[in-house]
Amino acid sequence: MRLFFASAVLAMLSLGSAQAELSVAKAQVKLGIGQRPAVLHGVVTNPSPTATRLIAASSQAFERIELHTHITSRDGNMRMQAVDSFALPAKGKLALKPGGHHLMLFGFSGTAGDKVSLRLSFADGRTLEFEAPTKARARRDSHAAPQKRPNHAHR
Ligand SMILES: [Cu+2]
Repeated sequence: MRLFFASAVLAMLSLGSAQAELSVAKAQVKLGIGQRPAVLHGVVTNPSPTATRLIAASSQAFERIELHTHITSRDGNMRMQAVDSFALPAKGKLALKPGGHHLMLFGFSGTAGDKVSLRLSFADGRTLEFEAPTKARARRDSHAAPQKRPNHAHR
């Protein structure tokens, strides 16, 4: 009886941790033109009752990855700013999307069309590894403007 109880608890625990796993949907890397950085969009879901923060990202296919957000400056223009972390609410989502939070990926060493592996690190020690397709950038936007490093207000 005790054994049965223990294994039932174990089964519940393992079910709980499986449900608590972070996941990502619609992940896509849009490559920059020439030497310009790429951008990653997607939606990270946190099914657990504990909020956390995305604090870092890495990939073998890129030299470095920064966390960026868009802010509206006093002149009314939107510009990007590097930040230390993004909030990921309990039982919530973190949307990485045009005009909002995104990952900025520098120094691509692959080929457009490749799938790249990415690893996200969270403040509570959780990590999330996934693959995302890379796509050549099809349209101009703030990341692909012709001037040098426009709109980037790195600290
Ligand atoms: Cu950016």
